[in-house]
Amino acid sequence: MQNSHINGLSGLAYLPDHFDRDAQETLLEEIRKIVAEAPLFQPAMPKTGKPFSVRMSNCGPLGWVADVNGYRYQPNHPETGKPWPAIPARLQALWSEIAPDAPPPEACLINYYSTDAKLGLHQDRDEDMFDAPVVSVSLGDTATFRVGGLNRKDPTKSFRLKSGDVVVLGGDARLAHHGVDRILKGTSTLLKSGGRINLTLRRVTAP
Ligand code: MD6
Ligand code: FE
Repeated sequence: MQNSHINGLSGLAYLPDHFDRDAQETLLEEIRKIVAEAPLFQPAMPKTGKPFSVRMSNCGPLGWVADVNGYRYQPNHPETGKPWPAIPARLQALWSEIAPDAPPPEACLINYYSTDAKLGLHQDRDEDMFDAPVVSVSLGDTATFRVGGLNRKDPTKSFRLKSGDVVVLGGDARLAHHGVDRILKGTSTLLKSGGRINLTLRRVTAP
């Protein structure tokens, strides 16, 4: 499945095995360096303050954060106050390949899932414009990923995202609901201690 329709929406693309093992290892090394400089933090739900089970960091001029004050993009790490590290060239190249007409990505959210973490059904809609897609890369253990429609209650379909897979939410599917139900423990040897990393590249501001 390359381009797929979900609830009549076009613009969902699934690119299995987009990165081979060598490329995954190189990418992981780059992410490790980023996380050494911009440590994973634990986001919280704005109203309730309930912590996410996923830990996060970012690279790029802007980073997505979540705390009691809301969801937003900001140029600095919430704990260190430092600017986010740059987006690695191979991720910029992925973006250009998938969205050649879009302005460059400004944020790359790094999600780390331990084997018991999950991410509820959500839309990516904190950006100022939705013309550009959101491009995601999975590394490590396989996840069960669910995609629905523009309404939260629309039917959903599930598929498995394994290490090296790329998913694109663009076009009419840019605002489709989606989430991660679970991580399948022991399905990859990429991360020494298991778990999963997901990278999502976004354009945040209108150029
Ligand atoms: C994840 N992904 O795979 C979470 N968002 O861990 C996302 O939330 C996501 O995969 C927008 C576009 C593609 C995605
Ligand atoms: Fe998302």
